[in-house]
Amino acid sequence: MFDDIETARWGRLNYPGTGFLFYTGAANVTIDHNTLFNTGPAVYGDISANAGFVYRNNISPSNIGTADYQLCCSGVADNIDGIGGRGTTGNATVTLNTYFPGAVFVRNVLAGGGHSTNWPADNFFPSTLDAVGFVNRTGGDYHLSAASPYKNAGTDGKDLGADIDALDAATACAVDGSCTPTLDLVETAVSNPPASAVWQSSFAVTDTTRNQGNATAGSSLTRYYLSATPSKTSGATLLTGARSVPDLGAGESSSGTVAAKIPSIKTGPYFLLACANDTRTVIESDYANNCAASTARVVVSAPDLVEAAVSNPPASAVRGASFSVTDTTGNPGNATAGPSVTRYYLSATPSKTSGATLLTGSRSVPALGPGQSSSGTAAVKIPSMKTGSYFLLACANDTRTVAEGNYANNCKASATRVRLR
Ligand SMILES: [Ca+2]
Ligand SMILES: [Ca+2]
Repeated sequence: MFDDIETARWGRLNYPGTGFLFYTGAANVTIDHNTLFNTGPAVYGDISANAGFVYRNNISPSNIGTADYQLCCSGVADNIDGIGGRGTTGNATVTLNTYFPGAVFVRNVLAGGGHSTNWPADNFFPSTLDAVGFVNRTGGDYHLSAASPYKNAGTDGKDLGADIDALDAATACAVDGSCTPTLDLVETAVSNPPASAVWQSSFAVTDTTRNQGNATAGSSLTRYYLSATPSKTSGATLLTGARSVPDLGAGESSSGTVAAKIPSIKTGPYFLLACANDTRTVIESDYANNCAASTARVVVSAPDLVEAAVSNPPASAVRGASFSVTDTTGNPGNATAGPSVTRYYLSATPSKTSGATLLTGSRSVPALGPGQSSSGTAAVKIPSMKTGSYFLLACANDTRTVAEGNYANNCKASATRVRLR
C-alpha cells in the first residue's frame, strides 16, 4: 500500500510522482498486489531491456495529463496513455516484447485511463478511482467493497490491490503505537502417535505451529518429544527429526508432517509433544505455551537380549585349541528381537572390557519374542594371545544387529576359568 506519492509532498527528481521506477536492465522484478496513489506513472522503466518483469493484480490511478507516460523505455518522450517505446508505441505487446522480454502485465486496475491499444489485454480501466469500489477511499479504508468489480478478480482469486487485512495486522503496532510488538509461537495441533512402537522405529507426526503475536516471527524449528506427562519436563526425550517452520506473520500458521524416530528409552506409555521454536531462534514473549501434547499415548516397547547361561571352559588349554561352548541367549524385553549373533571371549575379568579377546566361532540366534530364549552349542578356537587365567564370556547380540536400549547386560562370564598355556 503506497499512499501520497506526489511531488508536493516529496519533492521532484526526474520522474515526479512515480510509483515504481526501474532502469538499466533490472531483471526479474515482480510487482504484485499493490494499491498505490500516485500522481505520476504507476510504473516506469527505461534505458535497457528489463527481462522477467511481472506487474499484476495492482490498483493505481492512470494519471493522464499529469505524467509523460506510464511504462515506456528507450527515449520515448511523448505523452501516451499506456505502454510505449521507440517505434513501438501503439502496440503494447510489441513494446513489452521489445523492452520487457518475458513480461507479464495482467489484472491491473489503471483508474482514469483510457482503454487503448497501448495497454496489454486483461487489465481494467474504470473511469475514476471512485469507480474502483473502495470501502471509503477518502477516509483511508482501501478494502474493496462487496460490490467492487475487482473483488476476487486477481490471478490468484484474491481481491486486486493490497491485502489490507494482512497489512493492518502486520503494522498495527507501528502505525498507532498502541502496543509493543510481541512474538509468541504456539502449537495448535499435533497428531496422535501409533498405539505402540519399538525402539529405533519412526512414525509420522503432523503438527501446526502458529504465531499468535502481533509481529512477524522469523523462521524456527519445531521439535518432538516423548514425555510421561502431557507437559514438557526435563524427563522428556527428544526424538530424531524436526520441522523447519518459515517466517510467520501475525496470526499465520504453518502445518507439516515429518518422520520422528524414537531413541532407546525406558519402555512404557508416552505422550507425543510437538514444541514450537524449540531451539529458541525466535525471541518470544512467552515460552510456556510452545508445546502441545497428543491426546493418545504410544506404548514404547523394546527387545533386550541377555545371556542367561554359559558353560565353563576346560580347566586348561593351549593357544590354537578348540572347545565347545553352550550358552543361552534370552529376551526379557517386551518386543521381539530380530535375529542376532552371540560371540565369545576370553577375559581376565568377568566383565567384558577392551582387553577381552574375541574367539573364533559364533552362534546365530533366531528372532526371539518377549520371554523367549535360545540355547545352543558352538565350537570356538583360541587365537594367539597372552598366556594366563581367563573367564569365558558369552555375549548376546554382539554385532548389534538388534537395536537395544541396554547393552550393559549382554555378556555373561563362566563360573570357572581356563588356564591358558
Ligand atoms: Ca510461545
Ligand atoms: Ca541387553
